[in-house]
Amino acid sequence: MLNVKPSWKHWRLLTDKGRQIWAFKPGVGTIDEHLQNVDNISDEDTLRFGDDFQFDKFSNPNSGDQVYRHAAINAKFKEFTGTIPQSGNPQTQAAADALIKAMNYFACLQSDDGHWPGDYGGPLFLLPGLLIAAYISDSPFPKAHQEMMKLYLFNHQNKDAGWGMHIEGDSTMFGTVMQYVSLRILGVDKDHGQLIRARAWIKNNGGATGIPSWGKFYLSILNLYDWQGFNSLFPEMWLFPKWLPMHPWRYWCHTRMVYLPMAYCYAQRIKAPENKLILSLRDELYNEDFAAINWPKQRNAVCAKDCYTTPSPVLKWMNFFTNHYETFACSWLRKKATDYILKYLNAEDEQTDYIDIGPVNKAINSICIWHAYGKDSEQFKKHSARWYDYLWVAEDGMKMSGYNGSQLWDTAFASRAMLESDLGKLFPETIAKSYKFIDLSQIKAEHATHAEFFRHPMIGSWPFSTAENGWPVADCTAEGLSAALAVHHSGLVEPAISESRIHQGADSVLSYQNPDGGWATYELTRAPKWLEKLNPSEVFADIMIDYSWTECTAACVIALLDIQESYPGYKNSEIHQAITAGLHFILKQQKPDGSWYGGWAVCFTYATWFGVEALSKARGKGYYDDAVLVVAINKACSFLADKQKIDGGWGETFESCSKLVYTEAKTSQVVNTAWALMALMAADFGDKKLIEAGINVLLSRQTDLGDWAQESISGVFNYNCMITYANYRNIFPIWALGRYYRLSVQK
Ligand code: LAN
Repeated sequence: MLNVKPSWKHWRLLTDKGRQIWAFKPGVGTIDEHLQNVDNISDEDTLRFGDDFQFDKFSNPNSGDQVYRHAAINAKFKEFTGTIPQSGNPQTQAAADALIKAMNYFACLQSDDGHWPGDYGGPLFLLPGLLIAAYISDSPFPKAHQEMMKLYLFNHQNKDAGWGMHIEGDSTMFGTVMQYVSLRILGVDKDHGQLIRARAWIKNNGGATGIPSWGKFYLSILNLYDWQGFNSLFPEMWLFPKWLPMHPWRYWCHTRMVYLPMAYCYAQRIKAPENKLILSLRDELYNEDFAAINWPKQRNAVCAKDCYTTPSPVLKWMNFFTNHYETFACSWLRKKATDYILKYLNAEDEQTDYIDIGPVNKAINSICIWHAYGKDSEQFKKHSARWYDYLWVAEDGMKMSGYNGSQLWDTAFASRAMLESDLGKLFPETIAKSYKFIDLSQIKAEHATHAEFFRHPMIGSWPFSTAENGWPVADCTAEGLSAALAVHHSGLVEPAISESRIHQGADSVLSYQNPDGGWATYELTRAPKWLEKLNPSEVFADIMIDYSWTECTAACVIALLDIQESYPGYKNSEIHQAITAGLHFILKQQKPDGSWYGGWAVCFTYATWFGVEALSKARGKGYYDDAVLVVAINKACSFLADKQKIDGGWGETFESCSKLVYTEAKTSQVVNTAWALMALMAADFGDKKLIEAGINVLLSRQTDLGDWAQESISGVFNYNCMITYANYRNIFPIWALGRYYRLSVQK
């Protein structure tokens, strides 16, 4: 496949306060020192071989994070030597043994700063964006990185020679053209066998004219599409009065922060200069002569294999007007809009220390900053140094992560999972380290420009990744809070998070509740649902506003219940009301079959676990009519019991998320099994044999060291794109085994 074998053994993960950088042959020194020297790695070094890791997409497109795990285990693994409590019941004993083995293994994966690093890849449209930013700014990645990126891109080609939106998906025009162009940018010859076949896929499916709008955008930047083939982004909309429901400050923050730099690029019609590669690509990607393509006709052309949402008539009308406006756009207004956008981009860069909210605006902001200030500007240098925060090496190669990591999220879950039973106390150092990370990650101050740029107040909140990224998330705040309280209760640490900071955390959760009683992701819902009619993305659904979700709501209700237990006097009636309204929202979301749909992981088992967990925890405490809660919990349990597979486990595929119906996987999956088991145990489900059968699946799948194999992909966003949560295969089995053990010994 490649001329060189990947040199795995030279790659090492450096971490510092949650920051994760994969370094090729790192010397001693800090992350910043390493990044200053990253260009000095000689080509010859990349040709040295380590043999080792195998990856075969066709046996499993999910890599197992072996590069990171192998190094961590090699460095730290020791058999557990503490005293394992003994039980007369063999099933309880088996669970205890497996749980300790699992925690002992998982503890080795914790980095010195206290968090659990892990693969956060999955989407296939991210790395291409970054490579395009590097290409247009003439700032190529070092050769060692490029080789690993090629490996990744080649590794994820489907049997039909195309690529999907994500690693498990069927081929789409978006996926295929983006990976194809990336490989060409990385210097792969057009006559390479895999590219010849990919080209045939593109041409047989109508050619790149039918790429969805985000692809049209990237191709336009590369001068491989004409900007006239792209619907106007109407940059002037940023000058609308703020009270208008369609002012973009009301969009879901990811949509807002992606369409913001896109609008800048569109206003400036940024495009790479024509050169040999670009001219050749124009021939390679289309069925017709590039110069003869009728570009305005391509604006709404989308390959049938890519369509997930169809543009509404309202959007078509709006495009009609905004496209027309481009023919006479008023230049001072355009300049005013562009200046405003640039100011906003700078604010986002500064607020996040150039990490940005996510991988898409990270790449596009880099392009804007390069265009506005040049390659040698301080701003651009700060930007490109942060590209590395998004790169991850696993046995399938180097990928761009879906975020700058899932640090806080995983650490909060891991702490709660380990402390579910007393056996977690056998790992006091691990808990103390994760507590330090949770402490460090709580957001302690507002940005000077937070109100000016529409940020939700964030003191006391927690982010999904790191404090530097600093975008607060409602349910991450809830998880951070619940985890901090769980550690306080364990008595393993001297609480460093003061009572007033806990109160700030609770206030933050309260500040996020929507009038519908639910909680959304990063902000309150700021506009009505009809705004979704303006979703221009074709490949994602429900991206225009921040909706309340079952999982986010359940996490916040649980955190508030935890607060009520630990600080009974604190804002008692306000919190009581918030919990009641939250429970009401959760009940409203339940499907007639008893399940809940999960928007952020696969899928019904995930949200059903959250739903049942929140309702069960609230039961009997006077927040809601218990009879109603019990009916809902029982219905959810019947749903889960009904979905149990013959081997005792549960398994869903990613299609549950995109098709919105429970889609059973061929084999049961440990992560789904753990979620279902946790729900059933939270509900005190009567049929204990059924629970035991599920526990046996977890026991039988555990490896000798205490790990579980990586199975199917677990995470999702916007219904249609999947994302990897490498640590879930450890966290949730640990949590479920912990609960099983706790309930067994309590009996
Ligand atoms: C995430 C990751 C975490 C996730 C949870 C906390 C699990 C969820 O409960 C709330 C939503 C949130 C914070 C979330 C939102 C969307 C994200 C940021 C992501 C799935 C990670 C990547 C994704 C982002 C939108 C990817 C970039 C793609 C675009 C369409 C802009």
